[in-house]
Amino acid sequence: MPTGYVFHPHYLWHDTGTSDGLLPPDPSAGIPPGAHVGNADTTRRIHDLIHASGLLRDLVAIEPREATMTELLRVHTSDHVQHIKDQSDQRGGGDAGDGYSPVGRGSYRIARLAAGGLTELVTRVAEGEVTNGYALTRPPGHHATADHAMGFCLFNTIAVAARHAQAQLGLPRIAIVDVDVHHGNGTQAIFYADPTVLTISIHQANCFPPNSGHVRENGAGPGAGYALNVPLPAGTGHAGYLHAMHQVVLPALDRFAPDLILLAAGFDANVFDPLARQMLTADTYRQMTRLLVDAAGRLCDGRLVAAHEGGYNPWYVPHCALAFLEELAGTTTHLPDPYAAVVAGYAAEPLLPHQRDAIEAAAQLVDRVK
Ligand code: 6DK
Ligand code: ZN
Repeated sequence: MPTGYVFHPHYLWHDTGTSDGLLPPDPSAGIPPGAHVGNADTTRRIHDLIHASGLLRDLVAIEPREATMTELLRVHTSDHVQHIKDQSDQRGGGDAGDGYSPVGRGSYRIARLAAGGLTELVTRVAEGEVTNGYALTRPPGHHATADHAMGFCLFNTIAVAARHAQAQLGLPRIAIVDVDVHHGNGTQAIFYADPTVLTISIHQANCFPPNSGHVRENGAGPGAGYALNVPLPAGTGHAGYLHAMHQVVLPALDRFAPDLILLAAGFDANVFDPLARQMLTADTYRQMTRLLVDAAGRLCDGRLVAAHEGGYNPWYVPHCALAFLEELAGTTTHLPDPYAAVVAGYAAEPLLPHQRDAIEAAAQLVDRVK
């Protein structure tokens, strides 16, 4: 069965405005204007490569729709939804709250189209129209909590889709795997006390948000044991990430036996990314995806649904996303990673002892998952 693909030009119209990377332009602070690092360019280039490579022909296009208020309110407070709408309605837009999460004019509806796009994709997977899928959405979602936005995220797209799957699609047990290089703090917080949703985040330790994503954050109350974190030291590459998959992610998924696996597909752990210091190549993303596709095949009829999150190198992220999507679709475009020779020397380091130790600390907690 085919792979679904959600995309819409409006995702590129989420306007992150002018700032020098992260911070608003400020002559007195020496910050010149420029494109915000979360601008649409990388996302556009991912879609263009999916098209230009021919892969698009093998995918089933699924038209996104806006998430309904009922769907949003399963996750977010009405105050939060109203706040994003108010910011979005202002002439020139506003900010979601932390000073580097711009809300462009009209972004409220685009964020609803992101959450609704993934929700629609999960619905089509549940109905058996497609086996799995990828929603190339903007803005991202995994830092957004029930009542506040941060880290470029407005609504928690994955959480909205997860709650919909539970409430409407007869999929009670959901596993969320987050491979964005930043901690999936919002998703973790939303499900922290909930044993029906297992959250697993692999991220660079102490990257973003500050002081978030420690191994000891392991769930609370009835959800104790159902939040897993694998904070990896800066400089972790291919071998470290695959070791984390084998020691933590796959055993946790096998124990949990989900009805659906959602993937927060950030590509900002790539070796060229400006917002972090990990060393993954397109081939790492390919191999991690293969493992997740296999897990979904044995656990939940292949139901693996990904939402795009971060990824900030405009020329390398598209190749990482293409490798991921080829593997999800079980096909190949025969386009080699054009940067493979460049990174072969410096991204090929073995698993280092301090990385092994960090992964072992997380692996100790896997048997709390039932
Ligand atoms: N700010 C994301 O890729 C977003 O996860 C990443 C947002 C990074 C914000 C930049 C940052 C700091 C750091 C330290 C202290 C204060 C602020 F959501 C995604 F887009 F997916 O490092
Ligand atoms: Zn990120």
